[in-house]
Amino acid sequence: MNHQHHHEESPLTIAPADTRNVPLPTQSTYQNRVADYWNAEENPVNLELGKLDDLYHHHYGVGAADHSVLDERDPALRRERITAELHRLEHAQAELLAAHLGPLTPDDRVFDAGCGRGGGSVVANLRYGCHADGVTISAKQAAFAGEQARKRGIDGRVRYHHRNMLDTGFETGAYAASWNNESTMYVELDLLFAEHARLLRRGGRYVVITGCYNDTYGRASREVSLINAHYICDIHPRSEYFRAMARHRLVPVHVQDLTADTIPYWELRREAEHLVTGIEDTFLSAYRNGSFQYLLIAADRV
Ligand code: GPP
Ligand code: MG
Repeated sequence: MNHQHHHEESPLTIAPADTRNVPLPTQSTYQNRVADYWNAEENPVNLELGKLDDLYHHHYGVGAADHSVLDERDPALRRERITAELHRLEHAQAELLAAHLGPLTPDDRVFDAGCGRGGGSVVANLRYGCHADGVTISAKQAAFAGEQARKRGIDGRVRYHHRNMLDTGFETGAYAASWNNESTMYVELDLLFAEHARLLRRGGRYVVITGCYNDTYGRASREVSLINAHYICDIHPRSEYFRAMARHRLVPVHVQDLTADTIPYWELRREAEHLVTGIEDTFLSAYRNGSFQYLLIAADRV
């Protein structure tokens, strides 16, 4: 079929000229803008933490924070200790997610949807020995993550792809587990869960950690809107996750409200003058006024 011809003929085709026939991985002007953000992103809060052990995370932290790092008198050492403590909390979040993927064997394959600079797939590989395919819309992130895997000597098992997580082109039913770690707010959940359901084998496990807005608050709060503007994303309500999973053969088996567990991370991060990005107080207000929640959902593909 000639798609170009179809576009010219159909009066119902409303795609603007500059998004027609755009090759993967970006499929809209919006996705191009998101890719631009991540291609340009070099926040010390991500790079300085990642450097510590070459695990580059693009998510927040969970667990009790050691606030004694703030009392360190030597300024350089104080900065180092704060950086290490924030990294420890982010790593704990990645381990929490990975723990819900298993059990997995080295023969299993996992899919990391919105892999960023690659930390999550490395964590899964270290824990289970499994194969991993990470996907990011940012060419720069995919190249960075691939270089990290090469340096670790795991590039035969952990691969990163400059692709669209909604349309990966990967093999149907080939994956034992898959996840989104703070990346669902960039996509339509129906399209996303359709792709996870396609890739996961029957009985496979899907895990998401996300920030969602709280339906009991009403609609998106001012703080939630500020977070959306900061990252160019569109935070979904909590309810939408369960509705969309139910439509795509994903049955929740574990739901955990991590809001209280992530607040210590933000309290410490707001004191880290060398690392702050300016969004810290907004996150704390959003969590404290009840409009925003940090949530983990594990679901089985049936
Ligand atoms: C953190 O990435 C996550 C996102 C940008 C997605 C938005 C997440 C929500 C829960 C709303 P990052 O580690 O690159 O962010 P930062 O640079 O702020 O550390
Ligand atoms: Mg970060």
